[in-house]
Amino acid sequence: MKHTGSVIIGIALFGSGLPLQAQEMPKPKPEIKSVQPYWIPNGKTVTFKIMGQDLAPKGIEFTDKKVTAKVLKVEKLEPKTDEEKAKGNTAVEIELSAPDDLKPDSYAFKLPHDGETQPENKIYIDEATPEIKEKEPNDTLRKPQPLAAAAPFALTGKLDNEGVDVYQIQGKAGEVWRFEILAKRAGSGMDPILRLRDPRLVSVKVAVDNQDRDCALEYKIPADGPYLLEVFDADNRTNKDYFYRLMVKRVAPAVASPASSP
Ligand SMILES: [Ca+2]
Ligand SMILES: [Ca+2]
Repeated sequence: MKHTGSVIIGIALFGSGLPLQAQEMPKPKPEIKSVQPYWIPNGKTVTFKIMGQDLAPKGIEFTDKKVTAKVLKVEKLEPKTDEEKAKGNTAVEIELSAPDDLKPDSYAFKLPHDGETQPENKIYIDEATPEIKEKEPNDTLRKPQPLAAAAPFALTGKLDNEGVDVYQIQGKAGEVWRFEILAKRAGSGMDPILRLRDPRLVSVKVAVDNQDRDCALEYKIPADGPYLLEVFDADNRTNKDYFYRLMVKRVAPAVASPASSP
């Protein structure tokens, strides 16, 4: 009886025993949470910031060697609120130079670290252009924001609570205008749509986001007058971080008039 009892107790202890390997705490993995600002211009030396968790980079390496960059500063933060914690406990300041003929695109980089994890991310490098900010309210076809600046320029805006941004340009017959929106490619959540209306408010051209590559619209102006460009989201959504950058250019007419040839 005694013997049997101790066997049962022995089995019970053995059965409930946890594996004795030490349950090591995972080492903190460096992680990039965000990159600010969302785009930077080419052709000059600029700084940008990488926010993240446990970042201790030994440098920064861009896949495209035409882009050169270095770490200026690594700052330890003490995040307190949930919003701050979401950004991580480190801020890394980077100095970057890109040649002025660098093609506008998203450029991938890596932050080399000791250990296995080498955090990667990307930043959009765009043409250096004068920038204009949108001015709300610009929500209706009747009250658009006039864009009087000489093109080319880049308009920066946000599709937040009101749902649409409307701009007005003065077109002249024969001119070709080009509007290109940067949103998804720079990490914005919106699915951009551009719609151009003629002076009678008739929709003459629409461009829709294509596989997260955003969209562009080009149009040859048939007659002088005010033309309206609407910017909105494919599902008519709005959000405080639906930012965009709209490049506005006046392109030379595609076909030169034969009369002007020598
Ligand atoms: Ca807006
Ligand atoms: Ca608006």
